[in-house]
Amino acid sequence: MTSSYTLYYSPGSCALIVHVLLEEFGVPFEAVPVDTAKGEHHKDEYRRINPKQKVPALVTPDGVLTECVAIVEYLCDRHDDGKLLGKAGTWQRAKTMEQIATLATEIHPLFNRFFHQDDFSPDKGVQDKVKERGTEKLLAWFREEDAKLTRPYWSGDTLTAADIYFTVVARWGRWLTPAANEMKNIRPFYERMLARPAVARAMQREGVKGFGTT
Ligand SMILES: N[C@@H](CCC(=O)N[C@@H](CS)C(=O)NCC(=O)O)C(=O)O
Repeated sequence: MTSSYTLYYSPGSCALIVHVLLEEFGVPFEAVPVDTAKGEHHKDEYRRINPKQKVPALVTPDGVLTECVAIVEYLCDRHDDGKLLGKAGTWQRAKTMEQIATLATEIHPLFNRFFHQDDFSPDKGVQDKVKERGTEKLLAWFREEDAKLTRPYWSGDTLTAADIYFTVVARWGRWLTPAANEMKNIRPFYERMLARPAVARAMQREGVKGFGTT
């Protein structure tokens, strides 16, 4: 089968969102690992694909697309007929994008404070504070979402692309104390997501698990 897409990913990163979507849509694609821990994203070979030196990058029939939010919208518009994102111009699209925007612009940056506090200051004391405050804010947000998550999906009664994004972010939250993916209402949602064949296939290909430290 000819691949329509090539996804550049590092295991368990935000690229997993795109990886799951490609699996959900059942479109042919090639998945190419980029070992960010070894700095492969800074090498010329990858910089030629994504000069921003981040994953994901998706090579599409139209060119290279980066940024999870843009990729999610592009793939959903091409392959999904409005199911996971809502059709353009509808309230469902607006509300799903609202959730995705929260994850991309509020929560992902908070995780940067948690995982990469050295990006914020060379000063160890400042780094500790950055992480501490980031952790507090993440926990407060996950606790609030946990209290609200009383329907089958984070989005409501049916799966949307925002649920896939939330699953990846909740997985990062396994490093928090308490673990976000083990919170009372998030956990059953998260397990429902892990049980989806598309999610399981993408995670297996990336070699990552839903719980624990892998
Ligand atoms: N705004 C970008 C963020 C991409 C991003 O931060 N990717 C991370 C993995 S989740 C990455 O490539 N990190 C490697 C680095 O920054 O050195 C998006 O949403 O796609």
